[in-house]
Amino acid sequence: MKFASFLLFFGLLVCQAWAGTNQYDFIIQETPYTRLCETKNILTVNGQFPGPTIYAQKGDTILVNVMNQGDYNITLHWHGLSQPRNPWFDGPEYVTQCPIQPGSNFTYRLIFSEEEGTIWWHAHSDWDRATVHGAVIVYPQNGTTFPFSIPDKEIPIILAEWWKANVSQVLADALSTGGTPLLSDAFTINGQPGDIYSCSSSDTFTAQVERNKTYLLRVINAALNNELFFAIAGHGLTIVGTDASYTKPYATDYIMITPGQTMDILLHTNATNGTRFYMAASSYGSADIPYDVTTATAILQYNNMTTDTPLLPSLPEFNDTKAATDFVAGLRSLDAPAGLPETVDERITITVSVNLLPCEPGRNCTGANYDRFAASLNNISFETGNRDILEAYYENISGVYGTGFPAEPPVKFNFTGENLPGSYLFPGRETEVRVVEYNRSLEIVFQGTNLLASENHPMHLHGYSFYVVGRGFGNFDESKDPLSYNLVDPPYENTVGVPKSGWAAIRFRARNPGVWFMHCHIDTHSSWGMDTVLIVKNGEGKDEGMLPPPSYMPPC
Ligand SMILES: *[C@@H]1O[C@H](CO)[C@@H](O)[C@H](O)[C@H]1NC(C)=O
Ligand SMILES: *[C@@H]1O[C@H](CO)[C@@H](O)[C@H](O)[C@H]1NC(C)=O
Ligand SMILES: *[C@@H]1O[C@H](CO)[C@@H](O)[C@H](O)[C@H]1NC(C)=O
Ligand SMILES: *[C@@H]1O[C@H](CO)[C@@H](O)[C@H](O)[C@H]1NC(C)=O
Ligand SMILES: *[C@@H]1O[C@H](CO)[C@@H](O)[C@H](O)[C@H]1NC(C)=O
Ligand SMILES: *[C@@H]1O[C@H](CO)[C@@H](O)[C@H](O)[C@H]1NC(C)=O
Ligand SMILES: *[C@@H]1O[C@H](CO)[C@@H](O)[C@H](O)[C@H]1NC(C)=O
Ligand SMILES: *[C@@H]1O[C@H](CO)[C@@H](O)[C@H](O)[C@H]1NC(C)=O
Ligand SMILES: *[C@@H]1O[C@H](CO)[C@@H](O)[C@H](O)[C@H]1NC(C)=O
Ligand SMILES: *[C@@H]1O[C@H](CO)[C@@H](O)[C@H](O)[C@H]1NC(C)=O
Ligand SMILES: *[C@@H]1O[C@H](CO)[C@@H](O)[C@H](O)[C@H]1NC(C)=O
Ligand SMILES: *[C@@H]1O[C@H](CO)[C@@H](O)[C@H](O)[C@H]1NC(C)=O
Ligand SMILES: [Cu+2]
Repeated sequence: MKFASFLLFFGLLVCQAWAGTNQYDFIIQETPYTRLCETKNILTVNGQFPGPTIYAQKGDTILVNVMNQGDYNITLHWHGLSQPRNPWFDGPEYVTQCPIQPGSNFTYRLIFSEEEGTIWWHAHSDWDRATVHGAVIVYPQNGTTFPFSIPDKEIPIILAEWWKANVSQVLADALSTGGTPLLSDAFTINGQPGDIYSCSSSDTFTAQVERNKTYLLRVINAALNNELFFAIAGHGLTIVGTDASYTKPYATDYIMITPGQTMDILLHTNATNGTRFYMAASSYGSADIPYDVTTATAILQYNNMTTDTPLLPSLPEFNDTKAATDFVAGLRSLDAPAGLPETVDERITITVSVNLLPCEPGRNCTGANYDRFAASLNNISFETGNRDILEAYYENISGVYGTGFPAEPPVKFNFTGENLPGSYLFPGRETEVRVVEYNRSLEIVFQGTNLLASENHPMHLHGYSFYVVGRGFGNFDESKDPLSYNLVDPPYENTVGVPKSGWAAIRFRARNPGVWFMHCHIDTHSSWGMDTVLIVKNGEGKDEGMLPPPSYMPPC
């Protein structure tokens, strides 16, 4: 019975888009879009913003043929897809591949293994992902179903960030002046800012719903630089998954979602009063710096004939760290996970800092102290090269990267103390990776620091999901904090928000050989160097080595 209705669900919802479709054509092109009453060309896939949704089933292999008809070098990344043994198609520019240059093609091969739920795809070159992104929906395998009643319908909710200015120019200006990038002008929900912004009354996404039904919202934070609060007036939310892994049903009035994360949320349309309700998204900005504090809205509409004024949900204040922390503390994986490593072979502690680098001689930069802003992991500001690390590793080409990324911060200080010495602000600038043996059980402790501006940093690891076993404020205490880890049902994620002036501990087993980027998913920080690479070596077994590269990798 359950299976029959599951098939019906498939038939109704996804058949046209999904059945038999394991090939997609993605044309990268400039497309004019009007938002906030101004028209500009944005980079899109197939002219769409947000881009097309990919529908998959657990276990599928899907090909995406990318044809670059734009003017920029570009790469695409399949965020949250672990791509077992298959780093060749992971995407980060100059880490696993050279870019797809204007006028050329590249076909990505996506291997779906453990993921089930919502992930997404986005450009992984410069700031192209501002507009080049879309959802990836992964359904259960035939003969299995969701661990909750089959929803009546699905509604993707893609949160993003809009600049009136040319986004490529915003990045180029920030890097050349050394200052902070121009703030965005709006957030968007499914491409629309909503009618709270002046000059945007027609720019609102509306979800038509029927009363007393259950909808599955697939929420993705695709914003470049902002963690977001999100809520729907008059409705509770029940989270059932995050980062394509099921969670214990978690009832809440609002969520806090970092760039890179996804959440699958059940929404029951049982409001007793009213027919139109705002969904709203606004920034969670934890540092004492300026943020885009505008609010994007969409409308949940019970009856498409009415035009009642919608109610706004109450969202936490933009700097409400307690609200963000309380929310995150409630996430638990559905099962007591079999795969959680109970012992640790190797702990790596990584400081996560915003820094300064000296301005080039003879210039005045617009970062603090006339220097330029930078960022680092373990005091190394990652320098992206112009050869890709994966090829250099595979072909044994020297001079592209070093293997000196340290397992500990080079200098121990009160990371979350006040008035830290100014000399600690200046990191090295190098291309250093960390090499890990196959099948090691790893614990990584990300330690935020108060250098320059302490902030919640969403750390993302390619090639893996990981168990978030602990989070806390202050300095991680090796003797005390592990005692309070959740080793029973921690959430299984690919991006973790490291609390402002605090730490987060993750665990996973290094069973996916390859070259995997690890970075803050706030693009400003990533562009400033808050990145590194994990190289996981091949195992000895037959299926424990990286797959060979395709013959058609793009050249540098
Ligand atoms: C790109 O792919 C399209 C469709 O397969 C093909 O028509 C075109 O010739 C390809 N272009 C290049 C430069 O390979
Ligand atoms: C799963 O079911 C669909 C729809 O009946 C069918 O097209 C597909 O081939 C099946 N896949 C597998 C792996 O059996
Ligand atoms: C946007 O800025 C980039 C970087 O400066 C530049 O190459 C491009 O031509 C600009 N695009 C438009 C439409 O002005
Ligand atoms: C809502 O739906 C449930 C299940 O379909 C049904 O049992 C219930 O009577 C409905 N309630 C209303 C107010 O229609
Ligand atoms: C609506 O449904 C949710 C989930 O089933 C329930 O918790 C809530 O109390 C209901 N609200 C009303 C007003 O019936
Ligand atoms: C229903 O909503 C309207 C406006 O949205 C409000 O004025 C009214 O008091 C509400 N009624 C109840 C019973 O909550
Ligand atoms: C509005 O609802 C009616 C009845 O459900 C439906 O026939 C019509 O297509 C809907 N219109 C829009 C614009 O959704
Ligand atoms: C948040 O910002 C407001 C001003 O915008 C300030 O009054 C308040 O103290 C701040 N709250 C926290 C927790 O920093
Ligand atoms: C940079 O600005 C400072 C303060 O305005 C000034 O004293 C200094 O001469 C400037 N240096 C250069 C190289 O322009
Ligand atoms: C680190 O600095 C914080 C904030 O000033 C202070 O509360 C804490 O006691 C310091 N820790 C150590 C070990 O000095
Ligand atoms: C960071 O690295 C730089 C360059 O190697 C070094 O001068 C500095 O002392 C280091 N600072 C810390 C806090 O580790
Ligand atoms: C595009 O990529 C090629 C290959 O790596 C590189 O030579 C070229 O400089 C890049 N162009 C731009 C504008 O970055
Ligand atoms: Cu960051």
